Amino acid sequence: MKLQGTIYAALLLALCAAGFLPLATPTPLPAGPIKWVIPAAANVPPYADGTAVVGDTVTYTWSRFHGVVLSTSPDCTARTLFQQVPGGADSASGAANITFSAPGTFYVICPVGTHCAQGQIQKWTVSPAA
Ligand SMILES: [Cu+2]
Repeated sequence: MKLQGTIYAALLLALCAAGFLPLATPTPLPAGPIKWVIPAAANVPPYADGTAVVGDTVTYTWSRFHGVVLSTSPDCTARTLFQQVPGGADSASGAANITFSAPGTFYVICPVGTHCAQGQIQKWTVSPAA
């Protein structure tokens, strides 16, 4: 039994080393646009934290009244910290591209009403470009 466990562990390590299984599992940028909704109202899970590299672009699209702003704070009410995003103005439908221009921790927030407080917020950890 112990030998079997050792063999499995060695096999797992070999697969990781070969690149078949990542040792750490960074969240890849989504292949397509991120559907921008109030998760609870849309019956979808809360937004998972994302990781990106400086220069990466993520796209948010929406078909109800929402908007997109980029903040350095998760505080839904500290609107003064928000940075406007081109295309992110509040509208009945829209799409906004966010290109991360600096490393750090950022929050994509919907500034409409209490949407952010209801979970329409996504955290991004941005690393320097390699
Ligand atoms: Cu919203």
